[in-house]
Amino acid sequence: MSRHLVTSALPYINGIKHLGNLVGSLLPADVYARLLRACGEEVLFICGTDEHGTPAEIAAHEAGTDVATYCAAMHERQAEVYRRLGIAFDHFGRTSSAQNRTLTQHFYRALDALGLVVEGEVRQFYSEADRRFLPDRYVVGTCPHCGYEVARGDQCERCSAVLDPQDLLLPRSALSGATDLEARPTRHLFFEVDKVSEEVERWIGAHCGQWSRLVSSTAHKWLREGLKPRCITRDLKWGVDVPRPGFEGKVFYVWFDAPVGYIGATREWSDLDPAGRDYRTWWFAAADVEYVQFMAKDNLPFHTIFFPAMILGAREPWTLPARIKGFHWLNYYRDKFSTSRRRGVFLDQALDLYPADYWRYALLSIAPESADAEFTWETFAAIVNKDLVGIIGNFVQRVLALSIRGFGPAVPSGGRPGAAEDRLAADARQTLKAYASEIRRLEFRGAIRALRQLWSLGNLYLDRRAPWALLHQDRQEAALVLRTAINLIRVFATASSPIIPFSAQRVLEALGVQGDDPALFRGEADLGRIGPGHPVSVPPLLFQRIPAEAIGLLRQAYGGTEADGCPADG
Ligand code: B3M
Ligand code: ZN
Repeated sequence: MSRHLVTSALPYINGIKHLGNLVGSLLPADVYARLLRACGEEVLFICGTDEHGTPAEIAAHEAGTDVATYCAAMHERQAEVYRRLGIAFDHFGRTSSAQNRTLTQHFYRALDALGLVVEGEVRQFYSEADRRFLPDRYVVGTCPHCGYEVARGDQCERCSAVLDPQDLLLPRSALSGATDLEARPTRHLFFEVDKVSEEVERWIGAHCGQWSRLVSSTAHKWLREGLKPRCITRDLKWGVDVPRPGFEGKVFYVWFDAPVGYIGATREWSDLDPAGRDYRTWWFAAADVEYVQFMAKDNLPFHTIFFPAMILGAREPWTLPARIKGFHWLNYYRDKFSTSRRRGVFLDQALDLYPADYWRYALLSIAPESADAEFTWETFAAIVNKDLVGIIGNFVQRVLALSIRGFGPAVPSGGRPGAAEDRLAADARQTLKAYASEIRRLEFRGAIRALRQLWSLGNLYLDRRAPWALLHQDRQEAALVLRTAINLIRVFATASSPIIPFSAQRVLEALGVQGDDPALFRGEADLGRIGPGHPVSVPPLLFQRIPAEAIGLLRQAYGGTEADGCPADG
């Protein structure tokens, strides 16, 4: 049996993330890790904040603090939000850790020792006013192709032309607006990715059969275009310093140290308990580890090409991912989430509005797995009201209230399971298997469909057996049906725990049972496990209906009204 290493793309440090970031990596990774743990398998789920690079420096500057202080505080804030969302990392680390610095420098040295790093000179704009070299995207000016006046130095956002800052007419600093820019020569290091293209191609060929079309096509597109040397250093202060004479005052490019951050964060984890843990058992010559990565589509080139090239180039047995799960975008009313235009919902706001489980369930139901998807308040409310309130919430409340009313606060005794119960158990077994297999296959919409189907078996059974009528006609049968239904609630709660962990826990507490039952995910739905006499209670209301009136208010507050160019029907 293999051990499972799971990582989610490392959220960038410059602010609280929005719903799209959650559904595009953190949440599915968490569900996958939780399912494997529930199955009794050994799992290590690692994530962390990605802290280097210019955007962090700028965010710190805007917040009026130095960058290290800013990152430390923002790391805590992000960690807190993920904790509230129930993202159960084994460790949530930081790319600015000492561990990551050591490992990043190790990769550089290994690549350099094998002749894969070369020096080169580039011309880069220096801003006297800002007293710094400006990264491409912090130079703005007029696009030479379409005349757009605020084109960025890396790309024109109007005509999509790929640019060099030197191409811009009237270039100026995006930071200060200063126009006294001077293209100065500066020395940098290049990782000759092209020299490992054969290895990278072979590795992709051996694994892409397990990847989705999106992931595999992204990798192949890059291979087709030909791998080129990539600049891996920057003229910045904030980052991992470059251990090479002549490169004092420079740091590694953020995408050079960010993926190493997965290993760095694992090492932080093992340094917390050196006697009991060793990051190398997961990362180095770890043949029994199955590593699965989760991320949004813009991160795919770095994970299918660039990071594997670092590992393959270093010629050391670091763990490479077996499977990579990529997500498309989640849009907000047909358009991007946007901080500047105040469109969409940030995770702290989301949690102030509704409990974590509402978000977890609703977002996975619309996960952008095969194409971009759209978040609207209308869809969100419909999913919560129909599935959470209408199916599972209703079933739990109805069964427990009825049973306690008819038989008191303990599982009723009497009656013998018959054909209806056998059929229920068979259906549950099949649906549970399908559900677990969807999560293992990383098909999250399919998993939600299977879970909903499982829950629906409860109402179907109740409708067929009508225990409310049996209470007056045949108390033995009524007891059997309610006892079976209470057992079904346990099965539902245990099965649901990877998706809606908080609600599942409340239900299990009301039943006075533990959630661990690895066999359940293999389809062994024991409908007699909670025996007669076991005390039970009705849990506090699990899910609350979102009324239609709320939707208009939410659209007003978070964007998505006609004034924002959205049709009234959403
Ligand atoms: N920080 C994702 C982003 O900010 C990036 C992922 C790094 S994964 C090693 O877009
Ligand atoms: Zn243009």
